[in-house]
Amino acid sequence: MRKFGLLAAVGALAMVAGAANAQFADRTIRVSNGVNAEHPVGNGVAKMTSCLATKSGGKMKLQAFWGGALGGDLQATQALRSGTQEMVITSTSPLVGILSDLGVFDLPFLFANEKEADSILDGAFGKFISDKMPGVGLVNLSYWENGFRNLTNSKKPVAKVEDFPGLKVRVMQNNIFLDTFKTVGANAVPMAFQEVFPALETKAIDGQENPFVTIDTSKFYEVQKYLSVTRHAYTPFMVLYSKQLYDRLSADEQKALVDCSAEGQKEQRSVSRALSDKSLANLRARGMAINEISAPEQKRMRDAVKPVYERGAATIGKETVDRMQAELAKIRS
Ligand code: TK8
Repeated sequence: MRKFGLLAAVGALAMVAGAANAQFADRTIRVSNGVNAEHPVGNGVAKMTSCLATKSGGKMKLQAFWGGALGGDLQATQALRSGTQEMVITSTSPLVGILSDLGVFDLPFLFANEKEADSILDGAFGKFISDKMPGVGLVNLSYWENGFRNLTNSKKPVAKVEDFPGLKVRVMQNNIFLDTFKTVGANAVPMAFQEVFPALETKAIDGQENPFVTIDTSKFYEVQKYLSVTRHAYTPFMVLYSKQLYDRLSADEQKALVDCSAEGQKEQRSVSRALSDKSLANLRARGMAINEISAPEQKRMRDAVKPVYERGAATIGKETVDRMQAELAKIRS
């Protein structure tokens, strides 16, 4: 018993020494978000904030900016690359000009469900893409969820391919989304997220596409009548850190960021999935006319945009598209 007591004491001492020796400096980390704080990203950031506080003894603090206050996804990400800002939580789609491989996630109807998305993002393929980010001045701490995207507009329900022509639809600044919506005959307009609500309000555009949670938390129901459940693409969020600022952190600080962004990921994904149905119900209660797409019409839509894969492979990179297809085939077998 005395020997056990001694061992426990030595163990505890080592832990205190370890913690005491852990290298944490007082830091305020600015994190930019294009969505509002009510979005499930808000829950993820709150979880990451408390996790960092615990691990760093209160020294590492996250300071979150919402609604694109520090600039849209692309602008904020460029600030990371120039080392003038620490962190951003961004969709992958607006970043294809920085790393074209990211376009693979924009291929229409790529994932069948969230489970597939998680296996790909948290598996070898997700790492394959993350390992490319330092080459463009960024560190991907983890993948969070934006989600399955659906079309809204102010003119008419969209239930089949033939309903797209005549609709002026905002898409993210992304060649694959532009191609997808042009291929079904819509007039696709690339635009930063912060410009969408005013453009819908002034009817400069007829529609846009986003997950239920974003349509709800960004109050698009105030300026859109129709919601068509197209689930035409799944968008991941990346939790990015400036590489040059990351390289100046201690190993303990880097590890705390990676571990706490993983904690945040769990929280964010689970809140996102729990809120999705609630948001759909809320959008209905707010008076949106919601239509599902029948299975035969979904198939016709998927067939109509198949050529986007071939054209997309030219910009994304054939190796990356082939890897994705092989990984998907593996998890579906
Ligand atoms: C928010 C965007 C948004 C995205 C879009 O910054 O632009 O439509 O879905 O979530 O990343």
